[in-house]
Amino acid sequence: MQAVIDKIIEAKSVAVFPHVNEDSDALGSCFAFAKVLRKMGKKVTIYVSGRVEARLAFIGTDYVMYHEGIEHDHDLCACLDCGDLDRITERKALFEEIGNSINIDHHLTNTNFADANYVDGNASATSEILLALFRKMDVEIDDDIAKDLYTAICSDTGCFKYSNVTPKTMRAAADLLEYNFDHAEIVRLLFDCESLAATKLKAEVTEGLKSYAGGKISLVTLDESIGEKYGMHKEDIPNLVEIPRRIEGTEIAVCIKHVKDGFRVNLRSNGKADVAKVATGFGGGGHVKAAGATVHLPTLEETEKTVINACMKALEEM
Ligand SMILES: [Mn+2]
Repeated sequence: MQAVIDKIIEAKSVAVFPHVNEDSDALGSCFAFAKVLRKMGKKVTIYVSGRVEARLAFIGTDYVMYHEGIEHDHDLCACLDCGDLDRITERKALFEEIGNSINIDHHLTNTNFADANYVDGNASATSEILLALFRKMDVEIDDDIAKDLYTAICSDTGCFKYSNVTPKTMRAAADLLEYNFDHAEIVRLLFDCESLAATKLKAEVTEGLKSYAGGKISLVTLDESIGEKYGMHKEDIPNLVEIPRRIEGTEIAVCIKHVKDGFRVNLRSNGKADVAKVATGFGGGGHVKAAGATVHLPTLEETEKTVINACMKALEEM
């Protein structure tokens, strides 16, 4: 941790990267981190690599859309919630240009790609690590920063439902609740609020739900172009792996989404199956119970078959 802190203290102007397809942990962590560093008198810019999901706008919109040849004076690049360098996509050019980096993350499969790395695979969220980091650095947290951290922890734990919740997670959450922010509203916006378009899209995807291995593997598939039918941006399509994950008897839930550069596969394990291993086999990564990869096979049928076979193997190894 100290190497990361040293780099933060030395830095004057910092570029902060969440992973591509930002989720609330990535985004909330970046905003909390940026606010703390600004309090320390540093210049900070958060760079995203594409359109951010509209429903996350409540976390903040104070970021810059990265493009090639962007002008900057950064002397440090901070990657948050990024398991590997692929997760920063085309921002890799800026990462290399700056040539001085830190990596703060909680993915077990993290490749320690930066000059200084602080990775804790036992942390429920990157923001849980940030809270520990801020305490070590003895920096003051305010209501707004606490709100960002709480949002991020809430999101990555499915509102404290997942097995990644530890006593440490609950203590972190309890400490954050000492601050003044509307935590019930955050939970509502994260989990209990969905556009009409998204609800109807989910109904259509649910219709196509399939079962394999006697119901132990449940799967949904979609093409991101389905968003057009419902007047939705493709980035606003919610993570649909929750649909198969809820089906009784499911050990592994799979969502395969046809995207521009291949098939985005999201995996969830309800039991002992290790989906991080499945994802790693396809060049992806993640956690034992939640992982993902982008598969580059010619058709959806082939991708489905290959992924299901890998999941079958994971079931056998349980
Ligand atoms: Mn995370």
